[in-house]
Amino acid sequence: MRKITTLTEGWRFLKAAIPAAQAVEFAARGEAVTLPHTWNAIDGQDGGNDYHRGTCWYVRELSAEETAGERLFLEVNGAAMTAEVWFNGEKLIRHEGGYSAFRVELTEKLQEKNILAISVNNEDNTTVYPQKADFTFYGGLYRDVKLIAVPAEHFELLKDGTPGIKVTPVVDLEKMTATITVETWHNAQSVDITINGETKTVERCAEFVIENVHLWDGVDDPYLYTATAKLPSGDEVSTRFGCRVFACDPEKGFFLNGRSYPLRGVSRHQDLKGKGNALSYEDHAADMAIIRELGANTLRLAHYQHAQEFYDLCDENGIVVWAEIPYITMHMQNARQNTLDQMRELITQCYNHPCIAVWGLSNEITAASAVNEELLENHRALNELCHRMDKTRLTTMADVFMLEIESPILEIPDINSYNLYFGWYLGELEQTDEFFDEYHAKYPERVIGFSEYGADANPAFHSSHPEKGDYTEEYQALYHEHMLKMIEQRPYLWATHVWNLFDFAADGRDEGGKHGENQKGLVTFDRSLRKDAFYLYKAAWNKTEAFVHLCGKRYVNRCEEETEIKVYSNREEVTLYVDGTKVGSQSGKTVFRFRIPLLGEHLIRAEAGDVSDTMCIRRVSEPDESYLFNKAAASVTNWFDADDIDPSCFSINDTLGEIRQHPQAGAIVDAMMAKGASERGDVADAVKDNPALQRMMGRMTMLSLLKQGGADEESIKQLNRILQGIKK
Ligand code: GCB
Repeated sequence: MRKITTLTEGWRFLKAAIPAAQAVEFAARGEAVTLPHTWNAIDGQDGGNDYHRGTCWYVRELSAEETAGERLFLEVNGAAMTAEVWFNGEKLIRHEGGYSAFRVELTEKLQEKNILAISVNNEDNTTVYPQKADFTFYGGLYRDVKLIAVPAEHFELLKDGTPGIKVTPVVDLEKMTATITVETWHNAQSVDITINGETKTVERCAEFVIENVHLWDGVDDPYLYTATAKLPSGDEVSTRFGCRVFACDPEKGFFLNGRSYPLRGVSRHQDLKGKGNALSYEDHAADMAIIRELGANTLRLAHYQHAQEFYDLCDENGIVVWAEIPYITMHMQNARQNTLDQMRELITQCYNHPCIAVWGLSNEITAASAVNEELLENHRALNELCHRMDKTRLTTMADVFMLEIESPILEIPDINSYNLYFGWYLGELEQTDEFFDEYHAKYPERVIGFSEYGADANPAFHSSHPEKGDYTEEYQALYHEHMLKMIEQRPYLWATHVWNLFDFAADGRDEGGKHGENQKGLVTFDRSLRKDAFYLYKAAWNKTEAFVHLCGKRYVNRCEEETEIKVYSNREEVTLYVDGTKVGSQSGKTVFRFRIPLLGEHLIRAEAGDVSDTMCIRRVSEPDESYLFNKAAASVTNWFDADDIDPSCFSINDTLGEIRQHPQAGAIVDAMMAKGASERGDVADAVKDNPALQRMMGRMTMLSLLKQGGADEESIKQLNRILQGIKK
């Protein structure tokens, strides 16, 4: 029999980089904590990029009852980022990587009194990923720590945190049968393996055939089987598995069990306001409930290995998962081994989860690194490792927007995906459409997806003229309306993932009226508020729960004679009432727009079938300043009236490309940009040397380039005056 004890209570925490002996000596003076725990729950979320990054200690005495058993192992499910386990004064193991589990045997080291001391370190270094990314690198023992007592004959526990059992189902969709290969690792003579009531006694591996197989069929029917393996000693392991077939077609996108199944969903980070990454099972389950409410059928679990409980929830809910390691932003010469270690652990520990469809090799790795032989070799090594360990899944990569589509790195993984932020960080929304059209036309035989896209929104900010960079809830909604349509028109995209389902901690960020948060979430960091864009996707994806949502509920005070009322619904007809009087009905899909006169305070009600939603808005005489994040930028739209601009001459509304075709106008903007570039240094160099980026900028209007570059009102107006003096 196996006895598992979760070590939740009784820990002492010392926020001090001291030697192990001292940590034990001073433990009593440490703070009493329970696991899971992070020391960055507060300072990792409040901005300033000044959260504590160093070595801390967790110390605990193990009782006689806890240490009982023939062989005793310690299991650490998440120690961020590098941990050392000291037991009774001796260092037993060092583990590098904050997101995978590891185990160590304690048996031989047991004494009368047993003191466990674990040091955890999240300092920056050059050997362990991640080191460069916006999300907070929380430190702590933030997942369960367990003791596992097993008999002398037992399943393997040490190798890369293995579950000891590996199940590979291969499905024949024509015959509706599945051949299940079960491999086990143990030190006994034989093992009894059971699936579906059938038991086979073998040395290590067995094969089963399931007739009339019940498929794991995504969100519609995520059926799970269980495989159990038992040794004569009584030690037992079991794992759930699912029988399904994943496939990708460059023209038709993703297939599940032989039918077209476009993967449409979101990304998730593992953290929560006030708690950091020290999440409970209830926190994970609450996130999953929101994902189901949204109607997503896929998740990118970014940017690292998530908790086993969360992959379990994905198995149970039929969510198709992209799993990845934190090989992100910047290649580090001394961390090749770490990428391989983290990938080996990810695959070993997660192999049995039916939800996982692809292994992600890296994220935006060329954002701060050149594509050179070293980078390519690291990717080839990872790709080969994935295929060696897993014959059933594809590999992929999340490419940064400025990575040339001709780059050889795109040929390494089986399929690709791009992170594109046109319409947010740079460029215009439509450039996303053009990007994919170009890619697909040039490489029709390649499978391509959309691994990240999003726009920050602080639900306190509102506008009737939303625009890029204003952080309003309305711009985020518009942005996603565009992307939703763009995606629907391109069925070849094998998967699309909104960045991000939830706002998350990025302690180095200070923008959009919040410190330390990336606000691209469709839902706020504390999960209390769903932004309008959430309901856009819910209207498009949720097929089970009829609903209607009035946008702009928080945009109460409106300074205009007429206002737009926008409704998202998964019904086909929406009727609008103002103060109890019917305004009109509209048939359509997902987005319904009405315009109404604003006289005073109004009660708005939208109805779709037997569901409805209400809100109150009012007319005000002065704009409500509290709705504006950047008050100066917010007025930009009104600087230039279309009538004031002579269309026969150049203006800041022309694209850089158009202007550059005229020698005089081109020389003026080039001189101005060269001046800007000399002030910005290396960033500008990167632009200059990057033809893809140059092309993208060529398509942007001068106005949007200037605003993005932070130009002030006066210089924008001045350039416009100059351009207006030049005939096209
Ligand atoms: C990215 C990164 C992601 C960031 C995101 C952003 O491309 O992959 O980790 O959080 O952009 O919001 O800037």
